[in-house]
Amino acid sequence: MSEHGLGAWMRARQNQIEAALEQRLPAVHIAPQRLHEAMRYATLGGGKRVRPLLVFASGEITNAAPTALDTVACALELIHVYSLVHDDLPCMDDDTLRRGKPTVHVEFDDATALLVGDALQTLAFQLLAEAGLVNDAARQLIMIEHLARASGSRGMAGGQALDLSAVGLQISRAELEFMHLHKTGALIRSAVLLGALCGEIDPPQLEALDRFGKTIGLLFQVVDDILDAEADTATLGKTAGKDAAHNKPTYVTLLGAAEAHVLAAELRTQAHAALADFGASAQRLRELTDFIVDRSF
Ligand code: GRG
Repeated sequence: MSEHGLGAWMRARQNQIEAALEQRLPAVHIAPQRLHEAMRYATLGGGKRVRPLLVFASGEITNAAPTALDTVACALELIHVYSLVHDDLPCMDDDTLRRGKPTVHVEFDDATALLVGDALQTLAFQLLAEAGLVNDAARQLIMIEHLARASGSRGMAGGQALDLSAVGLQISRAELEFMHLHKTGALIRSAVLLGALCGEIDPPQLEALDRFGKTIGLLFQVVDDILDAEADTATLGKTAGKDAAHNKPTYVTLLGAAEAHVLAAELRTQAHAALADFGASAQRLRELTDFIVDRSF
């Protein structure tokens, strides 16, 4: 991969989001110190940062201001990290390993992990509500509302509720798609839209990007199902094979591994098609689509 290729771009943007998060998270010497330490433990120094990368790549389409993109990328990552911390709790997936290190409730305790999730979620909205984030207050309100919907009971939290209630059940392909579009897809879709909304964009272009975001949101989870079945724990940095162990319906259990790979290939094609009218400005989004499919963790 050349210096101007995706690898170098991703590393630069991953460093950028790390620095932006570092700045925006409360310092450990500020009270309550243990909570702030746990928030930083959960958030800093790990993860692929796919949602921030999508914010940055989508912002390239609308020539958005870098400071707005940094803040919006942080908001998306904070919501994502909150969901991981809560998902790992004993009352949910009960996991001990995340991003290659002990989960927050293992390293700290259950109550702290619960509060870390709560505080990261509210920090995300505090950042999005900052005065002058974008130069149009009405657009900023739309962004806040969009992230709230994507995170709530009609989005990620609702998808998680469906996921928990589907354990041990045989569900239809339509039900699985609905669950995945909400649990994982909603936030990824939101990253694409909010990145673009940091700049100005026509409604038809926004609609095409929304179609793209919805498609890669589902694609991300189809690939996650495949990796959970095919990759090992060391590579993933989280416990592999959990879906089968927990008797969870996935695209691999529903369709079989070979068909799940075919579906991922079809969704990749659909995602590229949604970007057809964007030209060179969408090149990073195209490359990230391929990264989502071809990743090994
Ligand atoms: C608790 C409200 C609430 C929601 C939880 C996202 C989620 C909903 C649970 C996470 C469980 C899980 C493994 C979902 C599958 C897809 C997914 C979001 C994987 C983790 O995201 P990555 O691969 O993780 O982007 P990194 O660590 O790279 O950021």
